[in-house]
Amino acid sequence: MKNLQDDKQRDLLKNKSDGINKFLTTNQGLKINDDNNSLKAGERGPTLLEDFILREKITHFDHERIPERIVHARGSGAHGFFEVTNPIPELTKAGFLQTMGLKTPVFTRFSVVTGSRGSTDLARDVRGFAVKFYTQEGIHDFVGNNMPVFFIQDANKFPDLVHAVKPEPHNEIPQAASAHDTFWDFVSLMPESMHNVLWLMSDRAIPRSYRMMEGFGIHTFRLINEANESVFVKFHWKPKLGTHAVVWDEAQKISGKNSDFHRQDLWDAIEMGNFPEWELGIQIIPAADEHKYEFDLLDPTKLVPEELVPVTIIGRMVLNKNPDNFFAETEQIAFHPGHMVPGIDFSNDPLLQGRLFSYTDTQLSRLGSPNFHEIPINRSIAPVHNNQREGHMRQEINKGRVSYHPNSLGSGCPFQTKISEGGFSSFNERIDAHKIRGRSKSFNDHFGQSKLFFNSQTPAEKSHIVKALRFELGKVETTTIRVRMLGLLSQVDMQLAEQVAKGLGATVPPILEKPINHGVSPENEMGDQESQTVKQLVSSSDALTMIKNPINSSTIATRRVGIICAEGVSETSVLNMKEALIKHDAKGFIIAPHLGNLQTKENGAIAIDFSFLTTSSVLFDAIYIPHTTNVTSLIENEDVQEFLNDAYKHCKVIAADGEAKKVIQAVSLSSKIKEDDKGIIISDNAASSEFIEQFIEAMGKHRFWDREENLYNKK
Ligand code: HDD
Repeated sequence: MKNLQDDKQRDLLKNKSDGINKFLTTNQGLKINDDNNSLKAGERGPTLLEDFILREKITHFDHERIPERIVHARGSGAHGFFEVTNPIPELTKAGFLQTMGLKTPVFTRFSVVTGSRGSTDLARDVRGFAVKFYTQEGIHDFVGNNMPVFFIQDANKFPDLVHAVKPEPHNEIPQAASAHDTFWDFVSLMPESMHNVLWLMSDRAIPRSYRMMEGFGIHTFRLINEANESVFVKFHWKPKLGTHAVVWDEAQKISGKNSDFHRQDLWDAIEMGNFPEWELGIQIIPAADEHKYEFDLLDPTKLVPEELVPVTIIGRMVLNKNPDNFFAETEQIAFHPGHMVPGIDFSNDPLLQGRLFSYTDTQLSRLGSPNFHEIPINRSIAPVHNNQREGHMRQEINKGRVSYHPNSLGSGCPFQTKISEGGFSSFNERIDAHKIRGRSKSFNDHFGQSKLFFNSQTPAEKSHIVKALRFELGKVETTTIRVRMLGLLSQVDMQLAEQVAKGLGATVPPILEKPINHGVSPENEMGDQESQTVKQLVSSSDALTMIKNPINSSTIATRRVGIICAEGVSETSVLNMKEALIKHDAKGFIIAPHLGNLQTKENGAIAIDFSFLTTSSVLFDAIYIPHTTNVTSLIENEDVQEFLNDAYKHCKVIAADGEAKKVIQAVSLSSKIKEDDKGIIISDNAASSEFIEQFIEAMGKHRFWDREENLYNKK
């Protein structure tokens, strides 16, 4: 049977302004006349093997999936640019960092580490922060995370770490979660992971948005200038919108209500023209200071406190274009810490050194060929000439008979490039050492910076860490693992350990005289690899908190306000609020018991964005209930009660004006509201400008943590 719809679409396409007639074809370019029916022996007969069109279509479909990434399988990305705001030619010869205002195209992919490709965005997890720079000198990749330290010191332990945190192998449970026995078994035996474990238990692991996360290169890298002088650097991405998180109960609910929450947030922000932006900063450590600190610069479980070495901003990154096709771009992009340009180099960090092998290797099974660099999203904009040839899916048609170096038949081409003309060379660091399978003593302090991180947190953040540990260890079934963890926590902070123990109904074991350190081979154990706590030069750092982080501002840009309405709502209230939000680059959404329109008090109509069925309190940053003549319908609505109770529990701003204040007074949370709670804003006058200003100012505080019980200081 002929499909009439197809005729219409074909005519439409023929008239498209781009003038291209997009006929449906096979992959060989054959125009297809019927895409709805397979070739059969008679109308009711069997399908014929001859149907090459059907077979081509099904065969392609059967092979549509590629293996997901071993880690960081779930992610979202976008195109943008990096612009130099503070050139640093005195530190590096890297071309893309030389000139004020120079823009380099980038593609950035954010990810969740543990879950599979289809898992939730809001898992408690480290987030990947990978940026591909398409520079004139070739591809440069920054492959970092949203936390400045890592769980392990040596790449050799990476497969163990990943096996431990991924779903358990016998039943593949749980998905995208560290709250299970194998993860805690492993980390409780690896004290070096303590620092990163605390970051993982903090709110950094449940960001409000990819756009509100810091990014860190973690390892110490080198910069090299024209004179071949080198400094050590740490890379930082600082988000313009500040760093913000959701609360754990909220994260779990978001996972059910919209598991694409972060993906959608990034996509929508870019579609709406609210381009996410980060500043790129570096901490510069002169070569002479390599051994100055109480920690080793090569140890990836340590950070350099910003109080010791401040961050110098050198550029900014703006993401301004969503991908055209998720698979072709976000899925097929291949990052590698070893994609480097002249002027930047590695340090001897043993984790980084191991990574340099892993990333190309993994692309061979994920993308299936050593030619993955020819996939459009991975292509260098700098010309590529070499003698590598052939292999699966080769795109380049190399001409001529010469594919070796040196040659005379090809006039010597392609030539090697002198260092002075942009040829890459490694920093000629002097190495004079014995071959050894072991670690430097300078890597042995596992608790000093764990304490620094914990001590730096605000009371609310400490309380969240206690709750997170109670949750995670509470899911651990093996009691000895819980107790072992309490022992490690007590070496960070006794009160922290005691509060966690209380939640678990356990007691903190006595501190071992010699802290356990299973991160070393048996011969070295308790020998010169012994774990020890070293006195820290800095005891607290605001840059390590989210709440007191100096980069935070009171902007409410891109925040979402749920406006709860019923028939008889005041149009003036709604419009005034929406207008004020737009002025601050935020957005209000009308939520009502049904979709369609609402009749307003003024006899107009307001279009509804969501019904209570299609959205949820956890998908908004703040709630506003505008004055309405029909307040009883809201008071009696259980969905409204759930909306408000959740918003209150998650410490969000809740506002109501005119008659709508009765809604807040009626719901169960009202008995909990303290008089001095500045996050509850009630006004008798509908939509006064003072009320709206107060609401926006309160939203700028993000959350009102005072509502929560402070678990840390509680006896
Ligand atoms: Fe890794 C992916 C970040 C240690 C092996 N890693 C991957 C991605 C990020 C990181 C952001 C996703 C990139 C993307 O979006 O495609 N990895 C890190 C950081 C580390 C780290 C910040 C420590 C500081 N990784 C690490 C080690 C190894 C790997 C020690 C192996 C020895 N990582 C991989 C991998 C992945 C990967 C298996 C999976 C997919 C891919 O590489 O392309 O090779």
